Parts: sequence; structure tokens; C-alpha cells
Amino acid sequence: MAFLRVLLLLGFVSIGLCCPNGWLTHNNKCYHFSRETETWLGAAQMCTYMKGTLVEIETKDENDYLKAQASTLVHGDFWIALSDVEEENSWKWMISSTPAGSETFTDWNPGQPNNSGGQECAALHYNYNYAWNDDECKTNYHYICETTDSDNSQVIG
Ligand SMILES: [Ca+2]
Ligand SMILES: [Ca+2]
Ligand SMILES: [Ca+2]
Repeated sequence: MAFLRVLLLLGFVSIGLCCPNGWLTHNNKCYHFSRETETWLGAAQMCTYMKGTLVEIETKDENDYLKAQASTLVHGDFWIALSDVEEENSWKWMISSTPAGSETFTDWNPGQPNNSGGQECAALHYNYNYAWNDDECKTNYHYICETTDSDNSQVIG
């Protein structure tokens, strides 16, 4: 027992969250960065299928982590769960129905969202060093799912 306690103290044994295969751990959450691309709606459905949700970004810490991870993976945009499909320029996190604005963390690239040609879905944009951009929801992009569920998840995307 003493030996186990030493291992726990040294951090060799994790008794906390264990993310499913194919998911990364950060601050007691699990994240999956897709290899495949989907429309925004397809991405939301794939995350649900994998027993997670399309990612909602609440804090600068979470945003910084996602941007850093995305930059080490594929070079492309990643859908997040942010949309103004219900009301133009009224951005909302669609999983929790939380309005995204001055009260919440945002990381729009300067000049975005610009609704260019009618854009209702947000992504971490590769050409903006993964700051946020609004884009057409039908575009096929990578996506990030999150979950706190430590089991029963599977990766297919
Ligand atoms: Ca989150
Ligand atoms: Ca829009
Ligand atoms: Ca845009």
C-alpha cells in the first residue's frame, strides 16, 4: 500500500478520468479531433454517434488547448458547436443553447464573423492560426468532439 501511495504521489498511477481510445485528455475532459471531414450538421451527428458532443469552448484555456492540438494535426478547419442559424449574427453554442457574446469567451479573428455569402456555422480556421471564422455550414471540415464520458465511446470519424 505504501508503494502504491508513492506511485500515486509521483503521478505514475492515474485514478482520474481515462479517455477512450482515440480521444485526448485535457482538464478532465476528452477531445476527439476527426480525421474525416463533414458538414457542420454531419459533424454534430458524428460526435453524438461517438457518445460525445460537438465541442463548445467556454474558456481561453480550452481554446488555447484546442488551437495548439489542431496545429499539430491536419492542416484544415475544425467545426465547433457555434452557430447563428436561428438568428443572423446572434451566435449561440448549440449544444447548451448558451448565447456567445460579450458575456462569454470568444476568439473571432479580426473582421469575423462577416457572414460572407451567408455563413451560419463557426470553425477554427487554419489560415487564421485557428482563431474563429464563420463559414457555410455545408462545407466539409474536420471537427472536434468533447465528452466527459470515460467509457462506451468509440471512434469512427
Ligand atoms: Ca467545452
Ligand atoms: Ca451568419
Ligand atoms: Ca467568415
